[in-house]
Amino acid sequence: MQTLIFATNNHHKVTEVEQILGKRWNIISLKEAGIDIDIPEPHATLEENAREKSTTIHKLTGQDCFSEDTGLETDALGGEPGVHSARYAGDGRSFEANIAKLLLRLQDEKNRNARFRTVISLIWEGKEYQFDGICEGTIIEKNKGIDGFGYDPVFIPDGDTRTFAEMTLAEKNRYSHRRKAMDKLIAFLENVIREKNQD
Ligand code: ITT
Repeated sequence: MQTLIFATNNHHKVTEVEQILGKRWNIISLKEAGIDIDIPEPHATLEENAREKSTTIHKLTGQDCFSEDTGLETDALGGEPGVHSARYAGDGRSFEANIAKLLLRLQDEKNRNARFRTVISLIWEGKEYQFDGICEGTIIEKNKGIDGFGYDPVFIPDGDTRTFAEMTLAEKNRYSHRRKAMDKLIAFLENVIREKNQD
């Protein structure tokens, strides 16, 4: 089985990605790799922040790795919280406080359209590749459900009537931004490995 470092400190992301990959790849989280750093995310785009995370860990380990940056973008707020999703309500990074701020800003707002967007940055044999995934949906007015993480309790993906927090992991992954980006990453990796084996 191939091994790849997933450069994240978010254990929810690791669980979701492991479910998507099944037994195809062995994912090593930063915690499992013994790396304890808070990777900076100083940039204005998901693409740049994802690259910052993967290159930081690649420099540290010299190994193939990937990271991802995800944002929730609402139409009514001009794309907010977007790249600021993790710290929307401050450096405490509290999911509850972030949701409360979002719902307050969207109070009385008719346009509840939103999307999750994930950008994966892969460092493979020293080169960087990016893959994205989008999940369109709507923001409801009150939390529903207890599963998942982040903004899951207020986000209903198009095509369903339940929030992500009311779904099992497998159900969320049927719709999710992260799964769509992971599908592209997996297709890329399977292709390069197939080509390598043919040499
Ligand atoms: P790493 O940088 O260590 O990967 P992080 O939690 O800081 O972890 P992001 O910078 O990508 O990750 O933060 C995006 C925030 O958006 C995250 O903290 C959640 O609040 C939210 N988020 C990301 N993916 C989500 C999902 O699938 N469902 C709900 N909320 C999500």
